[in-house]
Amino acid sequence: MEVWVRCIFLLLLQILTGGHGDILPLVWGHPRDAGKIIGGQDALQGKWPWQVSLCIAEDGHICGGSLIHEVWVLTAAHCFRRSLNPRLYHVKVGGLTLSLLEPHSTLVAVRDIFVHPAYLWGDASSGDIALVQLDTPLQPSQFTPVCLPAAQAPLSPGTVCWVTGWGATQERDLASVLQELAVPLLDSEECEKMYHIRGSSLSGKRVIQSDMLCAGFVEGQKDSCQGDSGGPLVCDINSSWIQVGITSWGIGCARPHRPGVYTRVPAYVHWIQKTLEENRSDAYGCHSRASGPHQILLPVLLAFALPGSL
Ligand code: 4AZ
Repeated sequence: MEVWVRCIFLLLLQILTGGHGDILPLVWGHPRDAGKIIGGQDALQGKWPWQVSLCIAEDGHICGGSLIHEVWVLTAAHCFRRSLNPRLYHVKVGGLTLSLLEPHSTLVAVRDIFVHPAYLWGDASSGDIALVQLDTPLQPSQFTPVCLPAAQAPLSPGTVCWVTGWGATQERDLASVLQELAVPLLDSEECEKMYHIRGSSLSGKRVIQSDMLCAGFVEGQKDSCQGDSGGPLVCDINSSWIQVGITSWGIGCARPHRPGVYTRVPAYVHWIQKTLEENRSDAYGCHSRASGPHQILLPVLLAFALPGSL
C-alpha cells in the first residue's frame, strides 16, 4: 500500500476509535506472527463472540481473552509481563481477523488490570489469571459474554472442549482468521506423568498444580500455542458455552506427551466475582443505572430554562 494511503487510513482509524494518542498499526501482529492454533480450522464469524485480542500499540496482538461482562475481559496474568500500565493496551472485540479495518469490530482502551496475587511472574506459575477492565462498556449488540463455571464444576477427563485463538502455527501462514480446535480434557495425574516422560529437568517437581487443567492429545499434533494464551477453553455443557480454562503454557506446542496446560477457571470464580464486585463500574456516565451526572444535570437545566414548568 502506498505510504500516504496508509497514513490516511491510520488517521481515519484514530478518529474513528476516539484517538487515544497512540498511532496503531493497521493489522495486529506482523505476518510472521500471524497464524493458527496448531491443527485447528478457521472459525466462522460470530461463533465465538466472547473472543477478544489483547494488543499493544507497537507489537500488535499479544494474547487472547474472553468477555465475561460488558466491561470485563478474562485473560492470563503472563500477558502483562511487559508492563502493567493499562494505557499501553487495547482490546479488539468482535473480529474474525486481526485487521483493525474489519467491519463490526471495535477497539477499546483499557482502564485497569487486575493480576491474581498468586501469580509469580515465572514459567508455569500458578495463578496465571488476570482481569482487564475496559475504559468504556460494550453495547449488548457488540458481544456475547461466555458463561463461567460453578466453583465445584466437575471437569471430567474425555470431555471434548474447544480452544480458540490467533496464536502461532507450524506453517508460516499469512492468514489471520481466528482458529478453533476441539481438545479433550485430560486427567491431571495422567498429564503430570506425561510431563515427566523424558522430562529429566522436572524430576521430583510437581508440574501440574491443582489450579491447572490439561487438554489435548498424547500424540501431540494439535494444540494451542504462543499467542493463544489468555484465550478461552470452553465446553458445551447442557447447550451453554462454559469457560473452563485459560490458555496458559506448555513445553513447546503440539509435542507428544506435552499437552496444553490451562488455568483451571472453577478455582478462580470467587476471585473473579470479588474483583468485579469491588470494582463496580458505576462511574460510566450514561450507562450507569445510579443517578449519574446526566440524570441530575438535565432536570436542573430544564428547571432554569423553563421557569414555572416544574
Ligand atoms: C505460550 O507460550 C504457550 N501448547 C501457550 C500455549 C501452549 C504453549 C505455549 C500450549 O503462550
